[in-house]
Amino acid sequence: MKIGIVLYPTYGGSGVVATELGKALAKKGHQVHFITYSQPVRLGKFRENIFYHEVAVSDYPLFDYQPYETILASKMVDVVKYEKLDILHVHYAIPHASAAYMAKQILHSQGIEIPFVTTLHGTDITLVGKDPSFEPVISFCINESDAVTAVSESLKLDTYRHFHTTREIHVIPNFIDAKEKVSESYCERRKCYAEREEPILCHVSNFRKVKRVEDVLRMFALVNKEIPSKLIFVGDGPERNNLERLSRELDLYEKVIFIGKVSDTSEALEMADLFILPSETESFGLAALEAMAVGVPVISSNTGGIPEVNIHGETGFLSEVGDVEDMAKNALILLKDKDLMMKFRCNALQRAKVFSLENVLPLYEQIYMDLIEQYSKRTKTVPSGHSKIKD
Ligand code: GMT
Repeated sequence: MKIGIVLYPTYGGSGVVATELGKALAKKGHQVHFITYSQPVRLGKFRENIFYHEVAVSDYPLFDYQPYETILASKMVDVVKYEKLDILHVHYAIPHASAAYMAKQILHSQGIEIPFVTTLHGTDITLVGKDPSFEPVISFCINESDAVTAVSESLKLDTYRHFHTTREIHVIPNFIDAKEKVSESYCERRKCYAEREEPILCHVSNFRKVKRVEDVLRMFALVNKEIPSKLIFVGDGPERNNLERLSRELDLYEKVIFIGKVSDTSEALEMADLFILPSETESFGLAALEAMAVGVPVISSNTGGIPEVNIHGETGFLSEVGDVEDMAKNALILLKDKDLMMKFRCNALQRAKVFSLENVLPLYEQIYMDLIEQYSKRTKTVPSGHSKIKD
């Protein structure tokens, strides 16, 4: 298949999932065309079957806001037309689904029919999307997409709750291309951050309000009082300054390490004893899955889709949002009991396998194939390329 993937190229979970999906599809022999405004961070080096089409937004002085959605739609039209794509898959509803709808209509007017799949990732529904100023467009795009997927049951329910739609939404969870084994160099790496017996707690995010990064620090303060530990923050974002200030106020600055943005989070996660995710809302919690995939139990809030990933009392513990005392208590239960910790580590690894690439990739491929077949029944198919309307 020839698949166009539209995504945010940044460190956000939706961009990571879209990039990893494209890489996996290309590895299986599909031709993948990424369409976005800069090189996706997880794309890495040159790869067979992968193409990247940059949406170049020029800075025209008439506009206070550059019309990205329009330029994106035009780029999609060009790529579909000239690369003869079979299907478009847009990740994150705003503005990718509405741009895809526009591209589809333009192509239709030129006699080219192409289906598009929209994957809802979370904040496009639970935060940004439910803002009344977006609602009519998002409801419309959800209804007009040829297929809609959501990354968890919780996100699917949120979508029905917030938008005017009754259409089918397929739940396809996020996935992990798990490493066969933890890299051998992790012990050496760990020595740079902590003493041998000193536990490492870790948090990875984009430090936005919704991640409640201050809760990470406050629960760490309680843990560190009982068991001297280290806390590694991976990522960056708007709350970083507050966090640094708070860690000084709590007299924890020496105990907290800010690594910044890294493209391969597993290298930091491998060093950790516990992963902390106290988010206000979280449609899935890809970072928690990435931690589990290297055998790190998760101490998290019980919001959104997290309970679909982290199983309370098995792979980690869940607490009410904001209950840092409970999170610290749960962390200490594991840190004080080596056998229990080992059991949770194994459970986390096992649980992560449910979300393996091998299990999840065929679900997307099936959706693509069904739609391409539906469209080819309606149209006269041009072999190995997009479909033309029947004369
Ligand atoms: O919140 C983030 O980390 C970024 C955000 C995004 O839009 O990229 O992540 C969302 O999509 C991820 C991938 O599907 C999910 O794992 C995250 O849970 C979700 N974030 C929220 O719902 C807050």
